[in-house]
Amino acid sequence: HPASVPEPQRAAWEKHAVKSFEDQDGFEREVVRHVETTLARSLFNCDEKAAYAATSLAFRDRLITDWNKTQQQHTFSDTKRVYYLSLEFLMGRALDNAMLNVGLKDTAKAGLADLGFRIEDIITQENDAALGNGGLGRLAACFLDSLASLNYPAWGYGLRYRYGIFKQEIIDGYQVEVPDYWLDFNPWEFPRHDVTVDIQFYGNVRKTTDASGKSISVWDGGEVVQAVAYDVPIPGYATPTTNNLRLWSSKASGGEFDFQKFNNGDYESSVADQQRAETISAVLYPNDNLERGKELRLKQQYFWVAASLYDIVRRFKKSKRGWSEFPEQVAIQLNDTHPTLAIVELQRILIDVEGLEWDLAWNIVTNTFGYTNHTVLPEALEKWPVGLLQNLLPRHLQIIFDINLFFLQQVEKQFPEDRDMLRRVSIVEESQPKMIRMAFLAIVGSHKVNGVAELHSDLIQTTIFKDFVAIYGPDKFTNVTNGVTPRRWLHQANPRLSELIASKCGGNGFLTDLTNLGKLEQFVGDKEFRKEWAEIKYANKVRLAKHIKKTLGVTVNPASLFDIQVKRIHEYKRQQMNIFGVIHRYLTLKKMSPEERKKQLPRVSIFGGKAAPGYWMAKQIIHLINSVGAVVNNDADIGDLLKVIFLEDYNVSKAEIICPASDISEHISTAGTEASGTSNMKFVLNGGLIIGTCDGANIEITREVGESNIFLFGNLSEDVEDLRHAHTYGSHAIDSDLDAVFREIEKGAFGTPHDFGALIAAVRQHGDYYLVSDDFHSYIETHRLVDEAYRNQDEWVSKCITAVARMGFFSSDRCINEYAESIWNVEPQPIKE
Ligand code: 8GP
Repeated sequence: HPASVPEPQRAAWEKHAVKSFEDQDGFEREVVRHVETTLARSLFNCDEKAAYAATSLAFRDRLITDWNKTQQQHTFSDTKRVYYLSLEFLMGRALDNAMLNVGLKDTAKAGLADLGFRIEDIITQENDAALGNGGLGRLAACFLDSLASLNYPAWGYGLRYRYGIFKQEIIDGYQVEVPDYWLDFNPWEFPRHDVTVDIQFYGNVRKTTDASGKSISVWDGGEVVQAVAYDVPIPGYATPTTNNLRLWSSKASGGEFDFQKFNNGDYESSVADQQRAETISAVLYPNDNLERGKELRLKQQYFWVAASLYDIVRRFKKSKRGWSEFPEQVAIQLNDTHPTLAIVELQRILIDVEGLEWDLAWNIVTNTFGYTNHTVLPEALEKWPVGLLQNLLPRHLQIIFDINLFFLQQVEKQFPEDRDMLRRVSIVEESQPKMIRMAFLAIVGSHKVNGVAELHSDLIQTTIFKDFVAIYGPDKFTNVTNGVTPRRWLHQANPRLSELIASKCGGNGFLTDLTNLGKLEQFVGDKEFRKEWAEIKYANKVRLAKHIKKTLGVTVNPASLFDIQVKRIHEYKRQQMNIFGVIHRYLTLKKMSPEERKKQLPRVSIFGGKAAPGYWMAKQIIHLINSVGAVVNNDADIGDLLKVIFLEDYNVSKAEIICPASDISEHISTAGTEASGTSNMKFVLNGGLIIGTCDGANIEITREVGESNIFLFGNLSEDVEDLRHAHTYGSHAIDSDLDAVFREIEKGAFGTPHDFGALIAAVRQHGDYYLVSDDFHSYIETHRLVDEAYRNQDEWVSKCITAVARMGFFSSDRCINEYAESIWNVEPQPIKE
């Protein structure tokens, strides 16, 4: 029986086609149906969890109708598709987003109320889909939202981790990691047990000849693991386009477990094989901006890349086009170097399986791929030992050697005088052991390489990839400044502000064209508008204050200045400098007379973020923040003047409460280290100002909002190298205020001094690599300016409004349009109703 239904029977299908609910009545009917049939419950045992499940299933049904339509139309029109390969998709919650994107949140709210539930209680039942670490994973999620909202035919490909990023608990001031078992109930995925790919590892390569006598390589033997597809519908905003995120899950190939072994009495090993297979997609590696070269990680990468490429090639082959047309039908974007093996895998498929000549195949490969770099930090650049690859993927290693050989031959011709060039750019690093440099492989195998903010794109072209610019010319390298989706990060997170903006900007158009925010600027002078604006900010601070009270038991005054730094804990992001600054503030307050103190502006310093479990220094920083909080928050002299808060388990859904509540947020990385940053954009978009260094996208934010609407401080990236050099070879005098802070810590003011010795030694004895001392004075001074500016509330609010009005550039829609035009060469394909 053919898979598609013959013409004469199609009328019956059309007659019974599923109709999506459109109104409250229809919604309620669907919810009740799901409670009573899918969940087998009733009105007598429907708790909030069940109501969440039924509501989600009702919306999922709606999405899938549009998903089917979208996929059918994209298939029929045989259009070029974009494939976004990312090892991380930090999606957060799906229900609220789905309701807003299909435009039925109010309907659902009324419907749920009618059925006896408050929509807020239902939305918060959902576990975050936390399949990512931080910026890189969240960027991928914003991109999916924009791709669908702009009607681009696009798929995301990732791994379906059984455990996402760990949950963080703070116990006695220390981070404790708890597994994130998020899949206990996930209504947003469709298991596709019929979409599977067998993935091979290990084994041997032998040379043989094919039927025509041509010499070919055959890779056989080894272990086989099955990839099973799980599809997650991605709805666009105010459009029927619903794209697909396909996540692969690993399973023992050929059944549940080895029955042969089982029957022979070898129970343990029969189950062990199964478990080993499932381990591949079991857990997300919790490192941000750090690579550790573990075999299981490499297995994850190949498993995911091979399954995705098999799928992409299978889809392409259905079109019956010639291979040379592959790059006209397929654009694959590599989100960092994690999927770089896709370059090798496609070359392998084309030459070993499809029998193409090397050069023809390589031309197809390089025209298909684009590579996005997210970091210049050396410890984050991926390298794999040759021996590991030889064992796990012997054929791929041969192909990598060949890619490198042909590449170096070309370089040698181009630069016959520069012998050292070959050593510098070789994909194979001649170290002990030899290593494969994945970023170099990604550059050689792609037609475009981009950084994620202007400074970062300049830096990669002048430092780590400089030789490649000389080899390929500057056109291969480009910049696409990051963006964030205004749907989640304004409309969903800050509904009142979104509504106020809509009332001034002629409706919700700013949500699809963020430059419409520009219209706000003409209302800066409007007193009534400023008042409403300030009220909304205050209400958002009250919401966060309640969260703080509920989770930490600490009372904070919402009238204080809320100063927030939330992001992964990393020395380069300099949370240590922030907490040193907080101690400095505390010491200054302590020295004041009670009268003087009364004149000071109350402040709440809020931190949040996870430390990689193996990153000891980052964990020390968390401990110091909590130790300072324990002292300051209980000091009767200080009262409301200073509170120090560490929010537990920072994640996407918490960010939606935190971002709208800042007065000022901190983006204070050592210049030249933060590729872009994206929370800087979210905070400004929500009407908070930022204090930051001249780093990443802060620079472009400054250009857009104007220098008077941002607080910049610190050394510039061009001075960093000289300063570091001076620390190492010259004398390194510590800033006197910082020294006073250190001495206070060493006196034991915040607990056992020994606990914080390493944080101090990093600055005093170990060269202060992140320039904490060099920047400390201007950091403190700039915070003083922040206080001063905040005292004039009228002017402060005007700055905030002006800044928001000028944030139009930072939408991920703009960003995706740039990728589409300058890298992917794809056009939007609106879905016909
Ligand atoms: C981040 C960058 O650090 C950040 O500046 C940038 O905004 C973001 O990517 C998006 O471009 N990098 C990572 O999150 C990262 O390297 N994560 C590692 C887990 C891979």
